[in-house]
Amino acid sequence: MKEFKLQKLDYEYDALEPYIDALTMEIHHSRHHQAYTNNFNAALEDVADIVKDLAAEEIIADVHNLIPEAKRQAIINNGGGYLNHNLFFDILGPDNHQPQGKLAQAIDQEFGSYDNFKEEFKQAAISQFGSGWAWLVVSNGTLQIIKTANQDSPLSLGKTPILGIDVWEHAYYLNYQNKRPEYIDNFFNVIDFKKVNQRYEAAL
Ligand code: MN3
Repeated sequence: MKEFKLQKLDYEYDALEPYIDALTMEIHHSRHHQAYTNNFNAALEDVADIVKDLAAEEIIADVHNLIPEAKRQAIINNGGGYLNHNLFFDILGPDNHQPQGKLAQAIDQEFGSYDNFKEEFKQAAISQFGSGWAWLVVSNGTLQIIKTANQDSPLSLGKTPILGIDVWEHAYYLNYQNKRPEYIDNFFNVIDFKKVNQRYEAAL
């Protein structure tokens, strides 16, 4: 069976300073993300005959049909954690912080303006009670903001995530403590919209 690997960052841990500090990035990537990756691989050993060579995205998108109930939650938690963090670390970076390309037009169309989008996205991220995520997803060709609890993936809802903010405390607590709203405001300063636009165009 194939083993899923921790995805390398294409920027340094300190590249997002001062908005996300290097120690938070290092712990988040090299420990939390590594743990989801390891635990996903371990959970898949039990269902190797079912998942065979499926992509992680295929497993999580069809997890309710594919995986027997007794084995399912470990796959949802750790496969979701694996994919959610792959996306999170991929769409961050030191450059391209304004929406661009087709995505910029679609954001204006769907939300009125980028500022309106930010406000709506921020509200979703603030109002996620406890651990979870806020997402910009493509659903039937249309942009939507949603939130999910724990490591639940939008893929399991039939939606394609293109941007996501991790609001688990491990994503911000060292630097922001209880100030989740401030972390969310600063998150917009470290989004790489070139990557998000590529994901958008691929999702259409
Ligand atoms: Mn996380």
